[in-house]
Amino acid sequence: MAEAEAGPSRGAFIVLEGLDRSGKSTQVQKLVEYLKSRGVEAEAWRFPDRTTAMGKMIASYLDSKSELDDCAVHLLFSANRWEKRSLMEAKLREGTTLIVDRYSYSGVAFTAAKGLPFDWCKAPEVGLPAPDAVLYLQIPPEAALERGGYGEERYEKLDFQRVVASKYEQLRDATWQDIDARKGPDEVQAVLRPIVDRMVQTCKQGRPLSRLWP
Ligand code: Z5A
Ligand code: MG
Repeated sequence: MAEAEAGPSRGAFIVLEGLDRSGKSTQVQKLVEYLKSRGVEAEAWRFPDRTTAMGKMIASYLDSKSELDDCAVHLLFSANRWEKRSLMEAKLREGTTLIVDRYSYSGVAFTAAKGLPFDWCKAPEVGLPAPDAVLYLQIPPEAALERGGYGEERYEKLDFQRVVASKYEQLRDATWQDIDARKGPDEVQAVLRPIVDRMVQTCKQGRPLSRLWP
């Protein structure tokens, strides 16, 4: 298939995914510090964004302070991405690179792990901006558990994480890259940096932004 024609220069949209305790938040912070130190305009984003009204409902659910129907909470997680869509697109257009901690892939993997149909889980994400790269921090659930143990949140249980891992496997596409996350934080960071550097350059040269699911 022919490469799509170059569009305007923009920031890169890079998502880090992976099981709980795979080190996503640690790597997102390090990447943003690294990019800024190189003079690249960059921001760390995360989903769920717990600061919005919908995000607060999600936070209460994750802390088991409230109960929600599985379908309803899935749609809330998705709506929490849609409510940030226009800001996300504006930031990318103005040249800011976004390093994003979880995205639609978490949305699908976690709800599908509860037994809801995969295609139903993907449907509300259709049309959201698609990341330029999904960097999947790969770690066996047992090894993640050893990192101080899972906390008190609803999904932080070994058996559930195993099912989530199998759902992530079904979400791979051309933008997806596996990163060995069993190494130390600095070693993982050293693997991520050149991948991110290349994508920042590619997007600066006008890689067109696509939509889920490509
Ligand atoms: N969820 C959903 O259901 N639907 C959706 O659409 C979305 C999310 C977006 C909250 O996510 C939950 O929401 C999550 C999925 C669901 N459920 N669960 N379970 P969250 O992103 O807010 O979760 P979190 O509280 O940030 O935890 P986390 O993401 O699981 O952790 P992490 O970011 O991957 O890891 P970390 O915080 O960087 O590191 C964890 C610990 O390991 C910490 O002590 C570090 O110092 C240590 N660490 C980090 N890296 C390393 C390395 N390389 N070696 C050794 N130790 C390390
Ligand atoms: Mg995290």
